[in-house]
Amino acid sequence: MKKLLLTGFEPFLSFPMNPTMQVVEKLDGSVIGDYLICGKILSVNFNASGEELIGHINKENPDAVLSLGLAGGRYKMTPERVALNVKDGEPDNEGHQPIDETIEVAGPPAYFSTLPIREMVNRLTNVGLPAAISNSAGTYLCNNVMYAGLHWAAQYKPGMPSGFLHIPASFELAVQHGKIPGWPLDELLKGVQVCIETLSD
Ligand code: PCA
Repeated sequence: MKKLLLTGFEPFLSFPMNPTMQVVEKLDGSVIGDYLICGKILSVNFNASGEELIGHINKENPDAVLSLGLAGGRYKMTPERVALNVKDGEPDNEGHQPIDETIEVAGPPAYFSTLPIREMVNRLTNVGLPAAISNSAGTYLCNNVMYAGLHWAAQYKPGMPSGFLHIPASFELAVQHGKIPGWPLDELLKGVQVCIETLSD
């Protein structure tokens, strides 16, 4: 059986919880399509999250990598098309705030996702879950981790599908936060499962 490394993030900024943690914890150890799911939580830390991801890849030797992040305020599931070689944005959980920095000094300006993002969006939409390709993962931690995974794969395992899916807030988080839309957790879980099934088929 193949193995998929599924990552989520800890809470950050104005979000007291991160539904990606719940999704990853629920799916860890399960089998979806041809994949055994290996779930890991990454820190919201510019100086650590990329290395954490690479550490998990080296230890688990997955056949594919799907990283999840919360996009608080988005209404849809959004597979990301591109990761930029840029670190810039709000402070991370350690208070570190890079401005206009590169992630990899010798790396290319950007990488495209190697996940079947169009097919993922089509399948999500077909099962009634709102979805769209996103053309920007931002320049915060999610972009940072997506870039790190694709940069590693480009060097060491070019055939390995790798990429990022931003998910909306859970209903529970939306209620706590008060200013963002939210989905029931079960629908978030279903959306992630559909994306992994798409990759498996
Ligand atoms: N979302 C943030 C970082 C952690 C997360 O879940 C982002 O979109 O960059």
